[in-house]
Amino acid sequence: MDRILSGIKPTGSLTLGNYIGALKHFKDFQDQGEVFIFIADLHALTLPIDPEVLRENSRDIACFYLASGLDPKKTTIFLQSQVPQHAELNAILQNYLYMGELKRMTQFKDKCSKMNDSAIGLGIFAYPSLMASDILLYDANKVPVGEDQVQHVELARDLVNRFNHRYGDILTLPKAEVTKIGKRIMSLSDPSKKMSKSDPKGDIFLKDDPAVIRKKIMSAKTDSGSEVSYDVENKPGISNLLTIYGAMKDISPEEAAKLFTNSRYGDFKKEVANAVLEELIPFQERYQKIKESGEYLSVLKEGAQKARDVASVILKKVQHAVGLLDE
Ligand code: ATP
Ligand code: LTN
Repeated sequence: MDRILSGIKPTGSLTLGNYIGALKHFKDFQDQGEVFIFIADLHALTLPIDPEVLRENSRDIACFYLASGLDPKKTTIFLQSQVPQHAELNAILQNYLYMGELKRMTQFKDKCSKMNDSAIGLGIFAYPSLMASDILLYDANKVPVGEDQVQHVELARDLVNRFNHRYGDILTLPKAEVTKIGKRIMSLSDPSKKMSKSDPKGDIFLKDDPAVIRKKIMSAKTDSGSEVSYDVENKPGISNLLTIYGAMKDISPEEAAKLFTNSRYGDFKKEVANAVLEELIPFQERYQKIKESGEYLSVLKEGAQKARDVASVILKKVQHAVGLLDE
């Protein structure tokens, strides 16, 4: 049976990119195998964050998970920090990843290239080690993520091969599962940049008011010319909107483009906004209800217990394999 695991870090308010590239798809795995979806709160500490903001973001992600259709009876939903085995496995596995590999990670380079060495925390550098531990702790073979996280999953694969070569068949080889439509949604104000929750310019946040979402789409940066066509190189702005539309309607951006061959940019944008709001308004309503009811608290509590039970078995196996005394 498949084991599926993914997480989102509570670094900020979730964006439409997070929704399309990751969140929206988690529920589709529920009938394929055992699913573990967590809030990567330890990862959120890798860059400075206000404690109260971190707590509120974590609550929000729990509610978003439930609003997206994840069913706690089928999916184990939990907070990373409430399962100490993540940190314990990390303490072992960090010895099987190398400085050279970590330095090459795009996320590290993107986030730290403009920072002085004396300001870069060890945690952001070692990020992929904790992420590999998250995955390997549950024997996960499928990891649904957006395109930007594939490199980290690949590094986890290298680690597994290295570790198993040395100690035998202990760890499960994971594979990134990237959605076909919308694996990389771009910023609406600068379509050459990934839409990201830590960069508020040009992003649609899942908590934005519907009127604000519509306004942001209507003022999204478009390209020269007037024809709606899918051409990522020459028409990055329009292509991004076609991808967003396609993701909402479950069609490819090329198919979406066919529906708008005779449309003006303005009319096309109106339809994109309608499609996004058709999906997001009911999602926001579910989120609001869940947040107010407080039901997410018991979900997290039970989830952490289940996660600890599974994680402790694999942690023990690894501890034994590397030679830690367990008698
Ligand atoms: P940060 O800005 O703090 O780095 P982020 O917005 O990039 O955060 P993550 O927590 O790193 O978000 O990502 C959560 C999930 O959403 C991951 O699977 C990631 O690949 C996916 N994701 C993030 N941004 C996008 C995007 N623009 N398009 C598609 N998927 C995305
Ligand atoms: N790095 C991921 C969050 C994350 C994750 C994981 C995703 C932490 N651990 C394990 C999948 C599997 C991110 O930035 N989205």
